[in-house]
Amino acid sequence: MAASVSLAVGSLVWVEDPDTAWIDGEVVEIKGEDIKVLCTSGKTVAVKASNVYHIDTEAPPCGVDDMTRLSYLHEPGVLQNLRSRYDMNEIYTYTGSILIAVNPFMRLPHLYDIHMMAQYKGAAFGELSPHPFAVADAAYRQMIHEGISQSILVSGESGAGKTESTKLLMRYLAYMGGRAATEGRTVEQQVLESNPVLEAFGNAKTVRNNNSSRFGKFVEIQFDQKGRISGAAVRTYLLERSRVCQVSDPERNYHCFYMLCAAPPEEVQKYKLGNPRTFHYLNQSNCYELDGVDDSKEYIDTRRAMEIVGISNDEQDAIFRVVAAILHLGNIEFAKGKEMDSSLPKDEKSHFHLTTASELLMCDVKALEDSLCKRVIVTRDETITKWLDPESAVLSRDALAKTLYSRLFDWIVDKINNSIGQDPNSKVLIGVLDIYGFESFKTNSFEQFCINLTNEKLQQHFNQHVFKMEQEEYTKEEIDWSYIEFVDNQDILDLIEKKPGGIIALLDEACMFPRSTNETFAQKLYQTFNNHKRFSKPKLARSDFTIHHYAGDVTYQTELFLDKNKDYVVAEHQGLLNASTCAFVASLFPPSPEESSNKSKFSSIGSRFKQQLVSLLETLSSTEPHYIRCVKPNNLLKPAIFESKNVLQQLRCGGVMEAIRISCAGYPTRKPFDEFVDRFGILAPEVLDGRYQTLLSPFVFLVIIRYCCHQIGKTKVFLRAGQMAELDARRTEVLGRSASIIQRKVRAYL
Ligand code: AD9
Ligand code: MG
Repeated sequence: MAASVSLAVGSLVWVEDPDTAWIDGEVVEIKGEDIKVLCTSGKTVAVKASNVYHIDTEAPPCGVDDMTRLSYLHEPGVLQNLRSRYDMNEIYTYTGSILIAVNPFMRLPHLYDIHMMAQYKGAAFGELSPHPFAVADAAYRQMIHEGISQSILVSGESGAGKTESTKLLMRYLAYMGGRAATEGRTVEQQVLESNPVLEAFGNAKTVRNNNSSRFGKFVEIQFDQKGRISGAAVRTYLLERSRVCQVSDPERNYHCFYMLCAAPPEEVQKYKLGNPRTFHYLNQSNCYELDGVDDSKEYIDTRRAMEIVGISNDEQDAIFRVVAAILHLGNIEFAKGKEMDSSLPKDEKSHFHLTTASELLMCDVKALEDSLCKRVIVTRDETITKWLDPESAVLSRDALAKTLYSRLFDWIVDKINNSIGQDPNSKVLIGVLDIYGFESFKTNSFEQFCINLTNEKLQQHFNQHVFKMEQEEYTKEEIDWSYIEFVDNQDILDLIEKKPGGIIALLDEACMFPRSTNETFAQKLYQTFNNHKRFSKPKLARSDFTIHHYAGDVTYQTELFLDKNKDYVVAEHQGLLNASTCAFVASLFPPSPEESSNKSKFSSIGSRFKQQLVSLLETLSSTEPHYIRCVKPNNLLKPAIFESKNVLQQLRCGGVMEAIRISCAGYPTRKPFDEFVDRFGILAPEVLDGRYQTLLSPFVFLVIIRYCCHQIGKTKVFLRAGQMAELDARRTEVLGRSASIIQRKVRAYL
């Protein structure tokens, strides 16, 4: 791919730059492999010829809407193309059939209105500007014409625009598959309104995104034989539970808490709420309001959306009662009790919140207090009651709040599914996946581990698909594709999920041994994967481990792995809430079937998640995938700022560079005959007599035979990496020669 073969003094090239990823410059000196480049920054740098890339001087200044049309398909070219388009508010670009969406961080309403939808309806893919509607339309039509289910996989880092893109896709599908306006709620309306409901309970402000989804989501939209939406199912993954009790500044807890505090006064009174600043679960952070968001209006809107998705008024009341109860729970503080290491509610205020929580949950106040401050241990011979010290009581309280909230969230998802309903006769569906992208932070815990596992799985799926598409393109053009290959990431997947012996299996084992600690778990990992090339132990680490992911290295801190992997509800909490006189609350805690059997009580979040992924991948495999890669152009969440280095990293993590690499392994440059001839006609003037536009032109043939190894397809010329540069160099040479001939002639004439 490097340009060394065809460099000359004066060549314009890209050079790697520590600040901006790539910078453009002009070659000023060549000494074998060593060259000097004068960059546009004014600096002259010495580099190896193999490390610079040609700048395509012929590229249109406003960029091309499909990367595969770039004459030079290399990293700096891809980046430059995205940047020049972004500067003109062209936020969407294709790479073949993959849509890259760069977050504009400003409203572009004209891009998404009903007229736009009408334009994309039925337009051939690639005919109009790149757009999520085009992807949705392609999926819809393929489903109708071929009777095959489709999926659209939207990925990208937090704040990149996945959820917004997903909503656009769903809106377009509802537009295509909607019914003529009828009375009452339509299925597509319910599908669309499920979004604000899930966002109210599953989204929160984080440092990366003011409306960050704290769960993964796969929405299956089912269609009947006429192509109309006939049912839907929402599957969610791994809601972040810790946020309920722990919020770091300047983030927020889930939106619903603030909405409820801003509800009409009679409701605020009913739930004994008030200023969010008075609640411990909210005031750990100093952020209460969001720019441009009115929580009281959101409350009304959410209730309306809940109504549309089929949550009755009584159910809505019960849901918000639980939300309020959680806030009150969080305000119960504990002091030392009379007995050794015991605890009790600290003061009047704590008593008030305890009582209120019990009223809202409709359970016995004494039983609630006991479930927070005591544990009952049942052995074969006797039942022992053990006090918890104030610290443990706080943990117990938080565990109860988290369990309540996650059960509430699952209930809402189930309710939406039941009320929209599945169509048993539907044969085809379009699935839309909105799931967290690859994460690598300063500290990475169990959540990042699960998220990155998801991304490894999706990456494998993506690679296989891109590889297959490449092959199909070659087959269609009837050229030989035997020499493309790609690196699979199966080895990382084995490392994590192999049974037995993978990291998840070892984690489950550790969770079942009462004496395990995170250090014994880490030791076990070090021993087992001593020689694994995707695993390493950081120097000096006692319990951290590093996985060499496809998107980069991530070091995980094992401290909370064991705790977070255990999915159990404290028996006292289960008993308490199951006995609630509120049918809704009791239904969140049905007696677990395991209690009656002798089966081990341990249930692992990691294993369950792995299972969920297996089933997701199974669904995806039975569909024709489409990909949208969202990119966040800057971390300030502001319009018009494009940080190249940052973007490049995302393109790498999202597999866009990998997709490009896969095509580079074959024939990255492909030019339709006419474009090819326009550009290189000058190299073979003898055959350039205007009759070349026939299918396999003698001209193309000649140029190729003369200059390089290649493949000629039915409509395109396929060139290996670097060959375009060679042809361009010859062209520059010929152009230079003819220019000097003309100059000589002109001079002679004068
Ligand atoms: V997260 O992993 O859930 O934290 P997402 O889902 O990738 O993240 P989201 O879709 O929520 O990001 O987008 C973040 C913000 O970017 C939105 O709240 C909008 O303010 C902004 N955004 C994203 N896409 C668009 C768009 N097409 N037009 C205008 C957009 N604004
Ligand atoms: Mg999101």
